[in-house]
Amino acid sequence: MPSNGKPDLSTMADYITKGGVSSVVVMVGAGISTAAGIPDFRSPKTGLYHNLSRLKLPYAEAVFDIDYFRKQPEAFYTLAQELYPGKFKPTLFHSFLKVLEEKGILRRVYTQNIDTLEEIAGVEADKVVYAHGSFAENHCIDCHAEMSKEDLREIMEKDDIPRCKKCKGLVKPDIVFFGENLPARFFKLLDNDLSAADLVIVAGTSLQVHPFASLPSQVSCPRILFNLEAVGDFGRRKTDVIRLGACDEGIRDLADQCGWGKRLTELWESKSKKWKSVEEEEEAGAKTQKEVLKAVNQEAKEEKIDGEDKESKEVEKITEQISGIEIADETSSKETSSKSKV
Ligand code: CNA
Repeated sequence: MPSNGKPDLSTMADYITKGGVSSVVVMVGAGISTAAGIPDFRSPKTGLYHNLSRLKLPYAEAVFDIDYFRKQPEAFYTLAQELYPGKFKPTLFHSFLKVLEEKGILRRVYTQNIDTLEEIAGVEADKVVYAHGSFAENHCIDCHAEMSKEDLREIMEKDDIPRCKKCKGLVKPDIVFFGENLPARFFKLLDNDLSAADLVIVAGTSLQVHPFASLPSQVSCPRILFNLEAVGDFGRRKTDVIRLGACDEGIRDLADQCGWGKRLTELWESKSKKWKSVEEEEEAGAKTQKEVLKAVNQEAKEEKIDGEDKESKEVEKITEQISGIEIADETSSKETSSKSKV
């Protein structure tokens, strides 16, 4: 990479287009999908954790806690309805991934997202690693029997909670909950991908969930961050480029500077036309979610028969459980294979 002065997006565009780059690894999170209408977790006011506060979760990440799921599966299924693939169209950032693939330089996309918008944007399945699992398969959490996507979807559409046909246990999509291992494919590909990378692009993630959060610090090549805020150890290296702001704007800028702006627009428009407007989808989704929330709130009220005392004991119990969850720091995270929060 040219090293005169502090690198910026135009330096990176030169590095990419003048033959310096053949193996781009992209690491993304919920922020690349917010423009599609899918809320992220942590953005104040609009994030899912904020919205789920109506469910009176004992702590925000309880929605992805297996013990909490056993007691209150409605919280997870409220979220699942919101994120279920097929409702949303890809963003410009997703289409940029396809541009990289077309240029023959996309090594891999590591995504924490479960919305599958990377593949909906046309990126080949073998280029995508769903680090936190996906809705592709569903299993009973007790006897592990599989439930088809179609069956699960039908049950969810009726606002019911999917239960195993064999043992009546709760069924959950293979999304990685806190304390659960990441998919084997993540570990199979990671080391080789990171060593091969000559450019890493990180976007739309708060880098709060390990082991994913430590990935950007494990590479030695130049890195670009597209995010609303600075995250992780970005900025500590002279070769880092940080583009704060909406990632669609940042990626448009990079694409234009690479001379790929027209192709990006073409790809994005070709995918967007197949989808209903996000507003239409949101309207439909909001109705369903409202009904679920109503039912959950009703149950919560009924459960309050023992008053505040019972509730605070429950919170205490869950707090004890959280302290059992591994809290990873930068050093230990490299060895951990299960999902945990910073
Ligand atoms: P997060 O913790 O909510 O962080 C999102 C980050 O993106 C924050 O730093 C925001 O500032 C930033 N951001 C939000 N909007 C934009 C934007 N338009 N442009 C640039 N930056 C933006 O989400 P993470 O992905 O870091 O957390 C990991 C969790 C989130 C994973 O386990 C996911 O499963 C989970 N999640 C996924 C989805 C999805 O599939 N779309 C949605 C919500 C949560």
